[in-house]
Amino acid sequence: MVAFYQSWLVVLGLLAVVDSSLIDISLDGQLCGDYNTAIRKEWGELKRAERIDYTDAVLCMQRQPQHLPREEYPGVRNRFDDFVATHINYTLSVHYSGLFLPWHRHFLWLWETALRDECGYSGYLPYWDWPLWSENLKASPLFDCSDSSLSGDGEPNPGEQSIHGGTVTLPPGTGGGCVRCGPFKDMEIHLGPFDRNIVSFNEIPAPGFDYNPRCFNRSLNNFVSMNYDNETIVDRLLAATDIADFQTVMDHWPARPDGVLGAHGGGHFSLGATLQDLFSSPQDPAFMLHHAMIDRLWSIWQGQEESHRYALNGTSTILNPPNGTIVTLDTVMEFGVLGRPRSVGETMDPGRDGYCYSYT
Ligand SMILES: *[C@@H]1O[C@H](CO)[C@@H](O)[C@H](O)[C@H]1NC(C)=O
Ligand SMILES: *[C@@H]1O[C@H](CO)[C@@H](O)[C@H](O)[C@H]1NC(C)=O
Ligand SMILES: *[C@@H]1O[C@H](CO)[C@@H](O)[C@H](O)[C@H]1NC(C)=O
Ligand SMILES: *[C@@H]1O[C@H](CO)[C@@H](O)[C@H](O)[C@H]1NC(C)=O
Ligand SMILES: *[C@@H]1O[C@H](CO)[C@@H](O)[C@H](O)[C@H]1NC(C)=O
Ligand SMILES: [Cu+2]
Repeated sequence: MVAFYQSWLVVLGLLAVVDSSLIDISLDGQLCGDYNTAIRKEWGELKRAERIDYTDAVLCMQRQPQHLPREEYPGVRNRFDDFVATHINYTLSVHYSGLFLPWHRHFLWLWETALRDECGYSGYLPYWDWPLWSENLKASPLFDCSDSSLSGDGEPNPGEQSIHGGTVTLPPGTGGGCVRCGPFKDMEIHLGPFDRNIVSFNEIPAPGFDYNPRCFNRSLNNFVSMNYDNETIVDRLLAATDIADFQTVMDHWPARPDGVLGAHGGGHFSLGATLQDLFSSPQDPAFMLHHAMIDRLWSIWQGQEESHRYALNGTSTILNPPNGTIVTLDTVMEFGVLGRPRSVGETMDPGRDGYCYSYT
């Protein structure tokens, strides 16, 4: 009964902002209780053995057969690659758009579920709390290259270049070469690379789903993490006045439409080329933990006020072009072979049936 009354309160709040045809979406899920809520923890909070369980499960996914057909997706060689290819497939609608937060929330949940169901993982998805380690990535439990890390820097690469975008220049990081230590030592990646410039809003650019085996490289970059993923920016995100402001700080810092990076891009650019690739970035095992932090901050922000819970802003096309379709709670998102389509409305509350997770 308690759950019933609480969901009514939410529905009453919701009526103020959305049309009544959507009510059934919010009634769909009952609120979860403490007894069935998974807790996603910060990487450094996990015991050493728990961290190793996580990386073992990721490596296990790389040994499981893919579900996508090899003829159509030659670069997909294992189950881990199914996730990479699905991300590539929907990149042009789920980034810098109104679908960014909901689509990635569900993508993470599918990943966490697959680790548990297919690889016997008994924990939950950890997250990368950026400000904790932004001044020295190499010394963090995430990237110190110990057995209980997500591996660390790549080998030094004298060819590593600065990156210029908008009004900023990002100096090169400290690696740039292949990763040769930790759990993902000598790992091979198969998909991408994609050019940083988005050439079309409509089609997946070359190399599509081609098979392009090469090493997994990293270049740790404290300059980027200190300037784009520090405490000030996290506080600013949580103080966002509305969802449009939240999305701007997440993707455009300084928080203006012409801002470069933002906290989202900051995480991607602080680890080097593999994670920088807009399309194939899930090939870096840090991807899921970076996005878990994004999802965590969104869920904290959503919980601040009723008006935040179901707030959306943008279209279902990258960079929200004027002719994009406006995202609503009814917008359906696809996940290919990973799982059934979901409406945006179904993904708005981690504390309801269908999800039942929270963050420390
Ligand atoms: C965070 O980075 C911004 C620049 O992007 C800087 O102005 C601010 O002082 C930094 N905050 C901390 C706590 O280092
Ligand atoms: C690092 O990886 C990226 C993405 O796969 C690739 O484009 C780049 O050439 C690699 N760099 C080196 C030095 O191998
Ligand atoms: C998104 O927010 C911006 C800034 O508040 C506003 O101008 C725009 O109309 C909103 N778009 C949608 C689709 O709600
Ligand atoms: C939107 O406009 C772009 C060009 O600006 C065009 O390529 C695209 O097909 C249009 N999309 C739709 C859905 O009309
Ligand atoms: C890519 O999207 C199309 C259109 O929704 C779908 O038919 C196809 O199966 C998807 N492929 C992957 C790898 O998700
Ligand atoms: Cu993404």
